[in-house]
Amino acid sequence: MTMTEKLPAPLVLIADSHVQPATEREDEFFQMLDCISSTDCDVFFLGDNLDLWIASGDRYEADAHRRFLAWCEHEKARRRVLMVEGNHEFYLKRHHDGCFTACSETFYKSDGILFLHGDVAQKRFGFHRCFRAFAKNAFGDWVMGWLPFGPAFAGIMKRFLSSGGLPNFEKLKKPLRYAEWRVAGFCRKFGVSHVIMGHFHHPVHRELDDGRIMDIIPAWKTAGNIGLLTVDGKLEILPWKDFRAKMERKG
Ligand SMILES: [Mn+2]
Repeated sequence: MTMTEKLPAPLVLIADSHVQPATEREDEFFQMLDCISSTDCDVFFLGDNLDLWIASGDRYEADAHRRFLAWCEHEKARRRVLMVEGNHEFYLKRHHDGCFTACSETFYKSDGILFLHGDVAQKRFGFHRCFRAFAKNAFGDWVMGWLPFGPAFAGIMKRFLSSGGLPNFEKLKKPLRYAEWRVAGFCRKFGVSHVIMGHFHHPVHRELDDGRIMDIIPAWKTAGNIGLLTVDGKLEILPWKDFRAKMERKG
């Protein structure tokens, strides 16, 4: 991954699809990917795409995972297919890096914008962050690769990860202030003035001090909404079906 490549546009941003394999939502998700295939847009998956993805071998992967990877691998010859892992994705970069134009376990910086999943900006997420540090490395991958009853363990983890929905973030002053503080730190660290993330499920646009901007893309899971970052750097949130209609009009 190079850190300074120019960001091509328009860029479709998809966050928190949390697609459960073998459901109606899976069909809809792949319909959306077909729609992206028919455009010249690049695409950025901001994590938590297919619900709980442990990429340590076949035992954990469903057809939906393989289908998604096949789509990414095919499409990366025609457009940029970018991905940051969410807190429901493990070892995707380690095992499937080649399916993406770029895949990161943490941050991806392009043309002055920093992209991340966003769990590291959530207040009271300390335990999850410890778990992430403990699990997301070569050792965790190795353990998951041979662990007897690994898929059963993954099932427990899935329930644990999805326990407790995320409240409407924009109305909560303290968590919002915490996220803004984290984002300001990322801006300084990575030398950017715009941070785009997912994870919080609700759309947020905040203009912070010194012209910094924090954008949160809503969860696709909730109402099928996506972000569209236009050539001039404007970010629009819209239902993916409106995006399809827009592209059809253009075509
Ligand atoms: Mn998440």
